[in-house]
Amino acid sequence: MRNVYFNHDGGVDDLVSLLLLLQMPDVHLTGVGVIGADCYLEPAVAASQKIIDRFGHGHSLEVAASDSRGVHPFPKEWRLDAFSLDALPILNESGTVTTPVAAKPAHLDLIDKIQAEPTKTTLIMTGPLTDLARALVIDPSITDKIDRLYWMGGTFDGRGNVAEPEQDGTTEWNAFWDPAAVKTVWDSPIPIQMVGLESTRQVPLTPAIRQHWAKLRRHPALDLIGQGYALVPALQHFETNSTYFLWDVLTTVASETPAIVTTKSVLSDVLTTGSGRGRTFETPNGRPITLVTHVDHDGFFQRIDELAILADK
Ligand code: AGV
Ligand code: CA
Repeated sequence: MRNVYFNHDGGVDDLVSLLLLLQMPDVHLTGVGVIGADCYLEPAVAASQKIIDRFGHGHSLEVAASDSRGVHPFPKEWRLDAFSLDALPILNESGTVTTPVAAKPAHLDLIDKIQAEPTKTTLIMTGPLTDLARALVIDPSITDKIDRLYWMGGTFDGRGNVAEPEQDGTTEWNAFWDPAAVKTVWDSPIPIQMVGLESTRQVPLTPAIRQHWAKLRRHPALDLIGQGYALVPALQHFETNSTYFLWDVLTTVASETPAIVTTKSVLSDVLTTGSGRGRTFETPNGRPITLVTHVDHDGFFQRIDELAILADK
């Protein structure tokens, strides 16, 4: 069993990632942190608790709420999805919430949960890196106990997804929310596997995938996945700023099933100032990371089905 700590920011694909992590046979999930970046914190914490209650196979886990703040807030329309997800009937059938909220904020919970394990922990982060950056400042020794960080964020191809004033369009949102946090993590010795926009662009949400999930809705986890992805826009006719991709789910599933992705080693750094702040870029003087470059599209969606069906029992 691998220890995994999951820090996410409450989007539809963040919460689906949590659902799938809870089904992975080799994963011992030690903690969950939620940061109010691409979500509102309260419903994202509540939805996390309810997903653990309903799909966590009785494992006892806590959900830690982050008190971190970013420098560039996410669009409100996107952040509101957490309220809808938290209100889905499939997560509210029991009418009670059992999984507790951790006593400490997420960055301190991260330190506690890592240090409490005798062996190393794998980190999966599908939002900004702020909680990890703060944890590294408080207790740099956690790097000895972190096996690897899988992060959804950044891009190297110059095509960002932030459509906001006063930036140059090269940045990915999780990096843009807190560029300095990315720099702090890049300057640490933690091995990083980065899933950026060059690979997530290969796995858009499409009407065909929605239809596939609809046919399988007799499986409760696939029902929740279908209901969740009904809240966000699919790739239909042409790509817009709000088109949804399976960003975080790719990051999470690739950590468990590496065969679905191709990777390469890249020497890289991150800009923290100027109109490209938050941009990850290649440079000979940079630190090595493992970058996901290509996705086995069908293999990826098949693994989602397999994991979700494991929730039936
Ligand atoms: O940049 C991708 C990250 C992922 O962690 N998030 C969404 C995923 O959870 C921000 C984001 C970019 N475009 C978006 C986003 C969109 N169209 N809707 C919602 N969130
Ligand atoms: Ca996210």
